[in-house]
Amino acid sequence: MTEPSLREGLVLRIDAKVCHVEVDGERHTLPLAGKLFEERSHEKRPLAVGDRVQLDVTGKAIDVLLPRVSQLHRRAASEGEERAQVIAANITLVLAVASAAEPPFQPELVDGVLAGAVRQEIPAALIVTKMDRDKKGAAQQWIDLYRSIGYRVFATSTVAGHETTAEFELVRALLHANRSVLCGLSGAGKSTLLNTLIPGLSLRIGSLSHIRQGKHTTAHTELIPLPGGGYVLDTPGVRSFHQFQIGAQESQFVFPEIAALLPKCQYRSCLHRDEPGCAVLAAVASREVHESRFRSYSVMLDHALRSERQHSRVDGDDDGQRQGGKRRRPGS
Ligand SMILES: Nc1nc2c(ncn2[C@@H]2O[C@H](COP(=O)(O)OP(=O)(O)O)[C@@H](O)[C@H]2O)c(=O)[nH]1
Ligand SMILES: [Mg+2]
Ligand SMILES: [Zn+2]
Repeated sequence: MTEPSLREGLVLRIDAKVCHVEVDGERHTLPLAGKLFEERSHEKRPLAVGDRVQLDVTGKAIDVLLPRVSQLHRRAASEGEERAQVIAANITLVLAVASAAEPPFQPELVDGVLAGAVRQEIPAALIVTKMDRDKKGAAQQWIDLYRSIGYRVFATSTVAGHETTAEFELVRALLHANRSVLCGLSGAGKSTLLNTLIPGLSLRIGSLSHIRQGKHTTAHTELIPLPGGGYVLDTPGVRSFHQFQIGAQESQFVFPEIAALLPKCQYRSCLHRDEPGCAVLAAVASREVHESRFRSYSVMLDHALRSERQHSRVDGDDDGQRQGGKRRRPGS
């Protein structure tokens, strides 16, 4: 007797009770229940969009989560113990998307997304949208900055009469060759750009009044198979992108231009704060390293140092104190 061959699938979308899985080019809706979910019941969500899974013999349930090549994740915005929020697994291209105006360009968010990609060794690029709104030419300095670091930067506008068709071609080619994720503020123009690049996609577009009220137009995250090849994940938008459990020493390595200077610092353990003979501080003073990048690095480093201090405190505690730290309500 030959073993029935177990089929593999790709997780496209996860809803409350079911998940959408692509198997042999077809879309299946499978329950979020079964062996895998029992084994990993301690995890809030054992699956992520982009995961490869193995189905059971019936082909109607997910049995096994196949190993991830990478996972783009950030620190979940919650109180207490740090938790990871996996945005997508097995992504081959991270596209940080930021608008030139409305909402204004936010370098710290861009740096967070790019850093998240560096940590997982996922290639990344920057898309600056709404170039038609950049009347004063302020976006050009950001474009130049990220290019000088070595990132590919695409400057786009989708507005009639101002379409950046040459850039569209370049981004479209990347989308068809990759499993990409678009990451940026809500209202940055991610869905509009995708609709422009991929005929027939018709993702919902947000009105600016909705966006100002903090409403997302893209409610769920879904990995969309593209006619012509590739997959793209249009995220609802992130307001912040902070690293999950990053160490103080590791922080500099997600800023390539800062890491490159470390060998020139006087101390090998230099964290580029106030150490004598620091090549990074000198480069910031001479504007070789951009102050906004250094600010993003400093914020990340401060957080890393704070949580390292907290952990060493917790590790030094005895069990009783640690439980006490959970702050039980009187009477419970
Ligand atoms: N002026 C201008 N507005 C744009 C451009 N791209 C998108 N928008 C507008 O920005 C708003 C948000 O777009 P949307 O694609 O929903 O943003 P998302 O939340 O990042 O997906 C909508 O009102 C779009 O019409 C652009 O290139 N130029
Ligand atoms: Mg959208
Ligand atoms: Zn230094």
